[in-house]
Amino acid sequence: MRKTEGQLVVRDERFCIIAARFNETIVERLLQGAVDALKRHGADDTQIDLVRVPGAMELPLAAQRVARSRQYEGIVALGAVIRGATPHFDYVCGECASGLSRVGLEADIPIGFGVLTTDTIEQALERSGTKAGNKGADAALTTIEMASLLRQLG
Ligand code: INI
Repeated sequence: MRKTEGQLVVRDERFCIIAARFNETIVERLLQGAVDALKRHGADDTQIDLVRVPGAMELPLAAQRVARSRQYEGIVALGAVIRGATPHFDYVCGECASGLSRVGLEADIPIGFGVLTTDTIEQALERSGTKAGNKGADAALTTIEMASLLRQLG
């Protein structure tokens, strides 16, 4: 049986992080986690670019342009949508998730989904570097692994 699996090692790949400004305190923590994960696995500053968008709703369009540039092996999308703070929570979450998924498939590029969708700010804090880990770091790791896998699959 031949097994093909991505490695958690960055060589000369370049990554673009796209981060929403909405719920900035939370997203900054996701951003720190994502950058830290990329660097711990071999990336240096020159291999990481950062693009800012207003909110999670804007992540897919920005990701589409970034993907079309063909400059990156992977994209890490970061945002935080908190139910208590928005009457249109379900729309923002749904559009963001399905838009990012569509862009990834159409442009054939891994997009790590580091968008928190929580009921409360406490849950968002837990998932951005306290007791439930850091979903920005998790999304970066997934992106590294998928970039490595796609490279092998050709
Ligand atoms: N954007 C977020 O990233 N998180 C939120 O919790 C949020 N809320 O609460 O509404 C949010 N809204 C803004 C949205 O992403 C767009 O920027 C806005 O609708 C303009 O298109």
